[in-house]
Amino acid sequence: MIDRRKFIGRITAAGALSLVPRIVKSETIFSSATVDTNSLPVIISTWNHGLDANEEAIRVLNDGNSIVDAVEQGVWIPEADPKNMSVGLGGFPDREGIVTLDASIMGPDGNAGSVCFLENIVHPISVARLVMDKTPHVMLSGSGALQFALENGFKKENLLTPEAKKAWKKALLKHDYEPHPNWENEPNKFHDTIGLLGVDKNGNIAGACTTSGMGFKIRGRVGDSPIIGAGLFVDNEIGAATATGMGELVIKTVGSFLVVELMRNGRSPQEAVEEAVMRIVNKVPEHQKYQIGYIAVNKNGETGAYCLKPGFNYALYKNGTNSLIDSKSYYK
Ligand code: SD4
Repeated sequence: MIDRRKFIGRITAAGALSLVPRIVKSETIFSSATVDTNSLPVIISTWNHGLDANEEAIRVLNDGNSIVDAVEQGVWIPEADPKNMSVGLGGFPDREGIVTLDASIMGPDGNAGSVCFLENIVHPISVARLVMDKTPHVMLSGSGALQFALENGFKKENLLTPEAKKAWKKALLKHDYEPHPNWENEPNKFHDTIGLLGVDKNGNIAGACTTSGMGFKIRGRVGDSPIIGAGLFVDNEIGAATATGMGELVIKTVGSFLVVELMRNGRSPQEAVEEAVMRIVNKVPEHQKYQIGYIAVNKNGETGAYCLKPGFNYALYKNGTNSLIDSKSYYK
């Protein structure tokens, strides 16, 4: 059952008396008048490539655009960066040497769009946005997603850079298939999926998540990032969450949805992400081999971050400052 008093206490750091909660089908819904906007806007995103993405998201927001525009265009930065080997252009290919991309986006109106197993498009997040805005569907995959993108003016491009091709050839020599827990600890400082969540000055929330997925994955493999509720979830009444790491663990526990539901039930963003990591620890026996990182934000701009193993960091833009922060981890 919802601990309403605890939740109200959290959501109104500034003034509980102004709250007018109303109960709808056992959910507590708040009007935007109840949001404490003092520290808004807030942008939070995964890994150090999040710093530039946050800057761009804030720039887009300050230019008077929507929070959906901000999260979409924020993640364009790592998507278009050929040196970033885990997102968009320059991402690691699958086992066959083909780069395949997954992305999802959600807005304050509860609408969602995603693409998975998409080839040859530099900005999969914008194809996901188009699925959200222009179709009655949520997810398009593979050749259908590519066809939809091309029909809507996207250009077909080669995403496999010489560096990613070289890394793929080297990986093939090893003949193993062990996803690495933490690309950040690799000698070449590879990045990872970008998940970016934003809350605008009025408390409206959106999120975007985009990735080339696990490097050298089995052809056809789709991770958590394009799956609404797994790699990304937004509920404008409550908050948002996104995930990075071994997507299979996130899918098995419906991680981002879980984080948002825990916040709905009164947990702070930090408590919620810690509980979602604990769910993986308790339910997924093979979790020790992998890394998982969650970030979350609530409607007031309070944030949380937690991961399985040391090494995960995230970028936080709050009160005018953009900083890279090491996440706390379950294993030390
Ligand atoms: C996936 N979660 O495809 C993504 C990739 C990632 O660390 O974040 N890897 O499973």
